Amino acid sequence: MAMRLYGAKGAGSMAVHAALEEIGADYDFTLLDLAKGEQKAPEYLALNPNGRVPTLVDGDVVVFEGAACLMHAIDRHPDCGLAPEPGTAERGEYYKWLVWMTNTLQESGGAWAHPENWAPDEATRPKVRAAAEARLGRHWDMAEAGLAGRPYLLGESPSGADLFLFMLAYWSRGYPVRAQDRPNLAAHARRVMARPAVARMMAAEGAEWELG
Ligand SMILES: N[C@@H](CCC(=O)N[C@@H](CS)C(=O)NCC(=O)O)C(=O)O
Repeated sequence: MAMRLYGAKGAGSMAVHAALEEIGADYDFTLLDLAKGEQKAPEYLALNPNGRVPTLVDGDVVVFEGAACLMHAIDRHPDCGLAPEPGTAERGEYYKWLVWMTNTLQESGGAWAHPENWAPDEATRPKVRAAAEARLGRHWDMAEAGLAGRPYLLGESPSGADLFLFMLAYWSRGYPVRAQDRPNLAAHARRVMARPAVARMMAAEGAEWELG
């Protein structure tokens, strides 16, 4: 049975969407309109009580959290080459980057983009944003260092972690601290965006990124 990805244009589903394209998986994509609140509809909340995208449905298995959806889609296609063998040093690196990105980098980006989720009091929001901006600078520096001397996070070949990094870097184009202003990250984004599967995902989502 085909997997079904629930997502939204340019949202946290981008990395999973790109992975499914890379894999050549048989999948369906259900596009939710976040502005209309379709992610809070009871039938969607039954799948993902967070009321957020993405969600990946694979038969009886329902996975939420973008990084988890990405890892599950890749694990279901073990020959796709987007993850190193379990138990290897590279697999450890893969986990490290993915968990760090979703837990740390994405969180700081979220605090900057949606300070209202951290501070109900409007007067406090500039402080939330300023702190998030400072953290983002440190995070991008760390990712930049992780790419030193290598085209992809794990070395010579791309993995799911690179698709996730690409998504977060794409979002940062609207932040005061942008991934693309660091040379390794800019080159990485260009490299990933040149992949036909990623280009298909971008086109399907109407996403554009002028990297110069
Ligand atoms: N930690 C979650 C965050 C997901 C998330 O924030 N999704 C956003 C879109 S990028 C969303 O659904 N926002 C709509 C809402 O919160 O109502 C993940 O990585 O899947």
